[in-house]
Amino acid sequence: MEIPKDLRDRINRETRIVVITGAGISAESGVPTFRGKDGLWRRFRAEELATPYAFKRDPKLVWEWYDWRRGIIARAEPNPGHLAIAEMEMVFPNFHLITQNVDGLHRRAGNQKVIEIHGNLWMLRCTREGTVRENYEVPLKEIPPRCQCGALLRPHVVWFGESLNPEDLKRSLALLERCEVLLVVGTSAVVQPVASFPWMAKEKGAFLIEVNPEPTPLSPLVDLSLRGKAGEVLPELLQELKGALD
Ligand code: BV8
Repeated sequence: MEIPKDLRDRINRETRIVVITGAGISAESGVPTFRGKDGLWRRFRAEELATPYAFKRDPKLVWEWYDWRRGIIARAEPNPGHLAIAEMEMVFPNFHLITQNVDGLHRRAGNQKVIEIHGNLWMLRCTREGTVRENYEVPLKEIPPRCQCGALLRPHVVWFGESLNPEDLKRSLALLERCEVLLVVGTSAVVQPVASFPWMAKEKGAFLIEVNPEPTPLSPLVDLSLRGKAGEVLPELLQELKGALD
């Protein structure tokens, strides 16, 4: 892979790099994406289950879906794409990661400067007290799980129709305002408000790179489109970026 000169010229130790990832970065770890052919569970689509309405109507069904996903993710390992992004954080001091994924695989790969903007399915929140705690039971002992106070626990994630954590949103927007290189990996770029983030960065002059085996609504906007799998493309891209430092 050869990166274009106008990208190479932007790369130095201080370059402010932001990475945005979606479900595609975890595909090679065996975690199903949302809109791909493997996006169905029983006969449901994610958009039908990842909502407060579905949870209110049938908390047991929604928790069976999450228990199934937790089981797959518990057996999954970070793939070379996750590892390349973790190394990027070591190489570039002004690196930040915003992930839409709730699987926790970026932290397991070693990233620390991560905004899990849609939450994390290993965290459970009491629907009465709002307290959040970690829970790594696979499978869950009780479905749906309950708090000691007796109320239902829910996954500490952002469902469709729910607002994002204002603090996460504020931090993300501040990063997009100032980033010089934005790398968007493995997202179909349809879920708002994250799908609008690349447009904001572009307006502020960021160099946009997309890594995705398929074209997306973002593809016409980006400066460099790397058509391939994250686990194959990202290690090569990282080598090129490190080469530009020499
Ligand atoms: C909000 C957590 C304000 C849960 C997720 C009507 C009513 C209410 C809201 C709306 C509405 N219409 C629109 C909205 C807004 C809605 C939205 O955007 N809907 C979409 C469907 C149009 N957004 C929201 O509701 C957001 N909140 O707007 O608040 C508000 C408040 C009240 C009312 C209105 C507005 C909250 C959105 C967050 C939803 N939660 N996850 C959970 O996961 O359990 S979203 C879910 O989708 C995941 O987080 C996932 O990451 C995310 C995005 O999907 P992708 O990551 O892009 O995954 P996808 O499968 O789509 O694509 C995978 C890509 O990878 C593909 O492009 C594929 O080609 C690529 N790929 C495959 N293999 C590889 C690869 N790439 C690289 N390498 C590979 N090997």
